[in-house]
Amino acid sequence: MLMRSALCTSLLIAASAAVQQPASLKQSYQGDFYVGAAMNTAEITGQDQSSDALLLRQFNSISPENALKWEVVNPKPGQYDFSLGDQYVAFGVKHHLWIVGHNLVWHNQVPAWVFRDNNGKLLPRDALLKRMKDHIFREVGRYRGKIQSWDVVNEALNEDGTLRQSLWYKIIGPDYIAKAFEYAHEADPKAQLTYNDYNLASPAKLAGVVRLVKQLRAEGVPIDCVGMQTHDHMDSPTAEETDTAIRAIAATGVKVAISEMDIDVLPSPVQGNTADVSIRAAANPKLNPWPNGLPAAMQQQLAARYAALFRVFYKDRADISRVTLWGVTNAQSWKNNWPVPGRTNYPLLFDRQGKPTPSWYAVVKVPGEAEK
Ligand code: 9MR
Repeated sequence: MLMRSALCTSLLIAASAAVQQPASLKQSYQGDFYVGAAMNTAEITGQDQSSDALLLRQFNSISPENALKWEVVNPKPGQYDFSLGDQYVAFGVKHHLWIVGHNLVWHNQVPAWVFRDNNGKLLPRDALLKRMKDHIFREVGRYRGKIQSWDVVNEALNEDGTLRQSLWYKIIGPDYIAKAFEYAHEADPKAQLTYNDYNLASPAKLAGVVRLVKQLRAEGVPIDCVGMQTHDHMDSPTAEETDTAIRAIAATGVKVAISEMDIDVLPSPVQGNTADVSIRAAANPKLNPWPNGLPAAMQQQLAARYAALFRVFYKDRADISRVTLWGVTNAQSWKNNWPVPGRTNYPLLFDRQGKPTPSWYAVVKVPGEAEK
């Protein structure tokens, strides 16, 4: 009898805990937006089974960290390798996830030959446009009807909101962006097409992206969404600035994706919220203050920062299609190696053992708080 009532009590506790505490991010934001994670090679190939299991318990959308970038799928002229991409897409199809393709046209992780002829001379406009179209048709066409959302153009803006002088821009001209979206739409008319960039909550860059999207839409270019990467720091941008950016972008008539979120808690040797991978800083113990674990007080501040941002996402949920974390656990984050190599960073919602952090607890509680 005693045993039975103890069992009843523990069942009751478990049941009430389940009511108060959603078991997963995807359950917590069900009906609001997808919650995604970027997958690395070990996760895509099934070598990291525990991360895959965690991902499937918590998330309902995936992005490929590197698997679909130009240098991976088409490293040399005429040489294609979709083996990783195929495994990535098969994983998403098998588990009924919202699959993101990242990315088609970027100035990084694109081989140098793409812009040059056999003699090493820069291509003329028409030849580069043809290469871009062939690439988009081959990649988007291969996964037509399976990849639901493509990052068509990545990081085309400077910090002042003007267009970056990449080789895409220099050779084709500013309409390379419109062309990329048109080709992607032709290759899969049903896919959601996204322009993706970092630091979009900064006023000048926000003005730039709003200008760009308005112009594209006025020309009838098929753009559906803007991805705000959201590689944030503890103090910047503020939740209010993030809210302002989401609302300004949504006001142009497109959806917003929070596309690559993480929050860097470590001291930054770089000014601002850049995710420019060409920036590098030297290792220095002062820049790596917590190699053996994040102090509880910092952990609490990080949880509060995550909650403040997710409160904004929840409030703006009608305009947000997904919130994607750039990795599953802290062990895998690019932030351990950028902009300083070999640091111990704590940017995501799961710790190095895959356990939920206080930030996770704070994030899953947000929709419940709002309903009270
Ligand atoms: O997370 C990616 C990392 O593994 C690569 O080394 C890096 C190289 O460019 O790209 C990272 O992902 C980037 C994404 O594709 C675009 N936005 C910034 C991301 C972080 O650098």
